[in-house]
Amino acid sequence: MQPAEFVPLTDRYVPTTSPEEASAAFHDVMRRRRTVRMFSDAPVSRETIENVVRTATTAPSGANKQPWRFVCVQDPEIKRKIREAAEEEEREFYGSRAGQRWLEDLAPLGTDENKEFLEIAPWLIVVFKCVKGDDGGAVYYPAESVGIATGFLLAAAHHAGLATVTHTPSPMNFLSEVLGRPAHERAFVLVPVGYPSDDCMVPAEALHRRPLDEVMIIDRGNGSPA
Ligand code: IYR
Repeated sequence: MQPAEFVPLTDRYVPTTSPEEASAAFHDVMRRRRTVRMFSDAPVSRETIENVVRTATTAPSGANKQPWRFVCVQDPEIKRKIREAAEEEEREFYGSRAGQRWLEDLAPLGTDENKEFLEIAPWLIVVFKCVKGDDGGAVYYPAESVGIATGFLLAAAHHAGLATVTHTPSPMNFLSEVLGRPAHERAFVLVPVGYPSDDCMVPAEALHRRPLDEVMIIDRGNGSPA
């Protein structure tokens, strides 16, 4: 057993403004994040993508196993292969797999099986969830860990002025094949990253955010609702 060693908490982030101001300022950045499906092909530097992925890797994870891999794709030929395979799955999905209810729920978002953005966005970041360590060792809460890391990734891209879409063609096994990843890594989400196109449109439905009083409950500690 490796014993715990503790070090002082240094380099702690301390905002230059009050917590009220700092939290409001961060919200003002994040509230403008939109899922975008109309990308520009304008380039984004590798340095930017590295910083975005670095930020994702600051996420907490079960027993600090960091059960994630971020495969960053720029190559047009690989992007074309990913688009082709994704669209094949999506044709199945929209054609039959989804079912009437799911299609009704998706209708206001205006999505369909055409995934042109997979070739237009300058980068595709494919997030993989490791269900085992590279040495065959255990990982803990991989879905939660990778979900949090993906949230950090989206926030970091947005903070850099970039747009993203969390794309989950289902099933996503083809990504392991196209990208040559080992069996213990499972594709978790596919995130195109780039600038929105000049004529970018977003679905009005997605602007809706549930009001705070619907989603936030201040518990009174007496077992009765506020
Ligand atoms: N994977 C499909 C369908 C889809 C499903 C959900 I749930 C969405 O929020 C959006 C789309 C697609 O990407 O079109």
